[in-house]
Amino acid sequence: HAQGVFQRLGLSPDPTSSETPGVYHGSWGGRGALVDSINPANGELLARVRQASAEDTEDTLVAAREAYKQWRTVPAPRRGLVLQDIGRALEEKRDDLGAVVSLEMGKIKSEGRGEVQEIIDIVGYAVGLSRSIGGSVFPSERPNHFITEVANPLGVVGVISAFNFPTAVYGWNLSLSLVNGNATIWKPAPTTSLCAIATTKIIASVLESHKLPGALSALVCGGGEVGQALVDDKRVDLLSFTGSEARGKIVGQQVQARFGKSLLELGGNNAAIVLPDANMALALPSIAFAALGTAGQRCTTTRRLFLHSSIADSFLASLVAAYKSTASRIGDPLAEGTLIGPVHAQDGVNRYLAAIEQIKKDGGEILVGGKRAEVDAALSKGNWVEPTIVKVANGGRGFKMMQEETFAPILYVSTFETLEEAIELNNGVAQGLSSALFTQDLSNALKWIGPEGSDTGIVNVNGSTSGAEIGAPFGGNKSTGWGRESGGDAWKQYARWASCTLNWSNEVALAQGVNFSV
Ligand code: UN1
Repeated sequence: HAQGVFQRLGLSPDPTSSETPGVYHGSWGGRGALVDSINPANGELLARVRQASAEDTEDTLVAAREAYKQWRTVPAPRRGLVLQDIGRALEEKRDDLGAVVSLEMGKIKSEGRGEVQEIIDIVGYAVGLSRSIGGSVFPSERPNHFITEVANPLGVVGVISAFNFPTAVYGWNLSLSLVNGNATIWKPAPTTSLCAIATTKIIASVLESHKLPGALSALVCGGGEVGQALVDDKRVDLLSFTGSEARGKIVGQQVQARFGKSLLELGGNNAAIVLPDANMALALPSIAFAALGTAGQRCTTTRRLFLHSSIADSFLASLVAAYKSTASRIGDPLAEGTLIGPVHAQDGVNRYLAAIEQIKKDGGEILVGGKRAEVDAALSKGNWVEPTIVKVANGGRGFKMMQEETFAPILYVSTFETLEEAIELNNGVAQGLSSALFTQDLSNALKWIGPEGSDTGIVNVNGSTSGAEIGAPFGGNKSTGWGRESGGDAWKQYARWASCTLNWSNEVALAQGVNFSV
């Protein structure tokens, strides 16, 4: 299966006999280290990727700036036509690219395909923008003056993305970058290089067919050194970073130190709250998806669940039963019926196991899960863990593990008495990405989305914390980094804005009534 997919995407079908170039800026190459791409479900080698050397990164920066100079003069609606072709090309390859996401990242088939769909959707959004981006016109206080905001292309956008969404988050950035007239340089997570190469090949084929420089969608596969080069380089005008809070805090400061622009998409520690008046038949599957989906490795994963004390026991019993019923549906991400794939890396298993140890020490009660998962012999070299529910007392106040994001399927559950208390618990962590309230009462819902409500960047009522649509801005507050990507006004960050005042009279007129005749 994998071989057919690889062939159709122009990837090498035999990892043992050939290496895969991981650098693209119009042509493919790479002179850095060779890194293995491993299938997290069974430990098999998928590819050996030649990463970027320091010279490759330099060459790419030069090529991307050149490409930007050409692209910035292309009218936005024409950029839209190129994006439209990119959307079509992705649509043609959606299932194959989705399968590569499953093979290399480990997410299940529909989620792999869904991730590619996210790119197709945001590309469509950018096509629409290509006929509407621009600024406002403002009334001038002076006669015969005209004031408008102009959105010019910004330059080169660097994208450093994480393993958990190995193509979609890049897609969000690429689409908005391209429609604004910029070039983009992508540094993916080293363990999902193949997803990045396959995606770039699709986009590059469209750029090349339009006789445009491939460096508009440049790729530098590599590790920390390659990322650091983009962070430090003044030729990267906007650096869009997805990753941990610890890393993002440093990245943000380093980009700021050279007065660059950064867009940070850092940790989430998302809560769902169930009130007694909730539609439980809706709440249960919504929460199960958000907690279990992608094996707990979305930024938007539900990690904390607060149940009203009057419904806590019955809800929890149903949730534990749902978790137990998924035990038989852990396995090969590409097999029909699988709901839970592996965690992405061995490292993730270790972090999960370390978290479980700490939870036990701190007095958390494990209701289900808590160890490595049993799977078929064919998958024994994969990274398998059991989805876990931990019951904690006192709303989890003072329970240290609940304050941080462990990128694994671990859900903490506690109870509350009033909506105000639940909101306080929801807001009582450093992170502020996504949250969800389950209620049928309008005043509860409005309080939740209002000034005294949830402080996260994404706020849901009767829906999952994860699985946001592309049309709205995506991002989080507080230590999540305040960045906004994808829909809404996020595109404005990819432009170089100027407020332009044009005097079309023959008079000197100073603002604020200042008189200065010489
Ligand atoms: C991420 O986990 O980094 O809302 C992105 C969601 C997806 C994107 C998640 N649309 O879960």
